[in-house]
Amino acid sequence: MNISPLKLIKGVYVSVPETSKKWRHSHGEVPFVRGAYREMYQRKPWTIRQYAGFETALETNAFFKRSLAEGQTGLSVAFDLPTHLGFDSDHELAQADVGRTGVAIDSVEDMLVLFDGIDLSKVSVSMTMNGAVLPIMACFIVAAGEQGVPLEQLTGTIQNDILKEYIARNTYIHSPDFSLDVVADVVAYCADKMPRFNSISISGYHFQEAGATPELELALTMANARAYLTHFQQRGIDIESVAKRLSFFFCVGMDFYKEIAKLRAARLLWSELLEEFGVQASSAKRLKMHCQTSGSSLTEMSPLNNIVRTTIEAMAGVFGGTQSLHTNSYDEAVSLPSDQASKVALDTQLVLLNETGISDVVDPWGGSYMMETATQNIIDYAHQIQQEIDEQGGVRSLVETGELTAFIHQHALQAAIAEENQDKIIIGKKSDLATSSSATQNESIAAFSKKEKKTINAEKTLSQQTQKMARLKLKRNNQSVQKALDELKTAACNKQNLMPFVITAIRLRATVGECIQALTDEQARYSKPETIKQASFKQSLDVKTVEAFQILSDQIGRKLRFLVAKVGLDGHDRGAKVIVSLLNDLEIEVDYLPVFSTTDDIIKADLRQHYDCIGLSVLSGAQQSFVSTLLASLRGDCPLVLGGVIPIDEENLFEQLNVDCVFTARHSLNDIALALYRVLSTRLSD
Ligand code: 2CP
Repeated sequence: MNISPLKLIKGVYVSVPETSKKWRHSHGEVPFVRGAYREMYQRKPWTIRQYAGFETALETNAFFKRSLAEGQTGLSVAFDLPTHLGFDSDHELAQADVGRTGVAIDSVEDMLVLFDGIDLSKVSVSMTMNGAVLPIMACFIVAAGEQGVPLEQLTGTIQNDILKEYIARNTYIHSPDFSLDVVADVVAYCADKMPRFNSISISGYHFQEAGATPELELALTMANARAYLTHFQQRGIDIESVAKRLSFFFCVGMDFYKEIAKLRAARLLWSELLEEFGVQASSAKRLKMHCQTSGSSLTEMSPLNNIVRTTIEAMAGVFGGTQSLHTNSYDEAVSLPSDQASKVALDTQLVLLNETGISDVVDPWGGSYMMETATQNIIDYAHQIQQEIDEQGGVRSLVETGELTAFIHQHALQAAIAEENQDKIIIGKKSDLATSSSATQNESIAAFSKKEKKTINAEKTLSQQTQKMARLKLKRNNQSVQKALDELKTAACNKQNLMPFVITAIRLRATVGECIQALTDEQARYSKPETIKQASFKQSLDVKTVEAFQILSDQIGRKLRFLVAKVGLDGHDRGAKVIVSLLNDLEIEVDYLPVFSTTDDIIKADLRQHYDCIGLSVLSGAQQSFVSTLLASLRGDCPLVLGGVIPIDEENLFEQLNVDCVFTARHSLNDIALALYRVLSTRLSD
């Protein structure tokens, strides 16, 4: 795919585009460009829904209760990576990641603790779950039932958007075909039994985080929405009966006007799409969305600047008419949000809502020449992308080939080049762009990290979860659990709706991992093809560094050989792939071990290839565990470098452990190239 990004918000606008006449309608009317509801926030403010979860259900429950007391109006659960991938906490692949980037949920017992003292008939709950959606939905349903809340009263949202997992987020478990059927099972079950629950949150957020522009984010989200509707229709699901509960999730980044235009355009595109699918009821054509401010816009340096960024992004979400909003914490580029940073993020929404008056006017940008033109341009761009996707065989097949992932990555590379060339200025992002000296900046961030940083007690969480599971397995009727799991397997073979079978198993205290394992017996775990685009960073790189690598290579009489590996269960690979492209530009031979690689995979690959350097990318916080294992087992003469979200106060620790370099988002590509050269020239001359 090769459609260029839009350059649409610059210059002078002298008239409203002709096409905009078709949306001179009121707010709350088809096609909803001007807003989902007539009175919008005057009637009901957006839901303040902060995404959170860490360690055990007990800790997260306390955090939820505190947030609700402080003014949050909805809940949003972040699950840890093992739960996302359907591994119980005691699974050998799970150990380093338990409770780190979300809460560990192994069974309904954990879900009961998570919502203890929170009335599920009153508070709406969003759950970001995709791969292991069946057992997690089942845990929620059983826990609510045991709390005495009838299914039909439950309000909330399950993300259940598997297509974007293959394209950008990477927490899929099974093949696309099988997983699309699971998505449809959940949607059909909710429509039947949980009429107030949003059965999917079709997400663009992750596309923008992986590198897409706002307009590409929207275009791909809408292409996925179309793919789901087509699949549901093929499964015999009546679109009219499910449409009202198909919701959306977008990123709001720093491109202020474009973000507002994107949210307005989204509503028109969804309304048009449902009309194409024959939906009649106007209320079903109303696009409802959650927005989150952009994580990738946050900087590690000068973290307090992030409060400004988040506020501006939140304003774009509100001007764009979001129904629900998450504002990021200012320290998220460094670590899990500290209590203070979480409170500032929540208060940002409360200030916007209560102090500014910006929610008093519906669609305040409507009628602006610039905004109407931008909205139309984004709509046109989305149509263009859809056409190109259709010509290339549709989303389903482009997911399998990795083409959409590669297209987004191409945008990430362009963004990296723009930053490297300082065509795009991000204040305080790189050490050398900071207003004060980099030493002062480093000191301030280190002090900041130590004072407030939230630390996860991963060992304690792992041990508590493992003990809790052992107790569960002793107490439950193992024979009944096994029978329920066997019936689940048979249902999967027979292509029945799997929701009732998983609910039965979970009610009997089967674990999340056991349910996924039962399905995996029928449908093996899936791994997707890896496609990495090459961009040329060459023009942005210091010629002397490029030449130095060339000389080094000439000296050893062969090309340098690197391994870049994503280790553990975290699926964020944008940075790792940018580094692969950089190394290619430096004429280095690179092997790439994609997401979910293990330390064992790295050791074996190195035994075969004898790399000149191994680069590890970790964004989950589990770096210490992986680095220790590798340093104990790798050849002593192979340099190890580490990249990802690595707090500055940990860097000394890695130095002591003999990690050769630590790279994070504050390092420019030229800094990284130069540092790698120094590591290699020293090692190779030893
Ligand atoms: C709302 N209502 C109104 C009005 N506003 N009625 C009349 N006039 C109004 N102005 C009604 C609605 O119709 C609805 O009633 C009820 O009030 C609740 O409002 P809502 O607009 O549905 O709000 P909500 O319950 O908060 O739901 C918002 C969404 C939902 C967007 C539809 O899907 C949602 O909350 N999504 C959150 C997703 C999320 O948190 N994702 C986290 C991603 P009825 O129900 O009777 O119609 S985590 C991200 C990380 C990065 C990750 O993925 O990894």
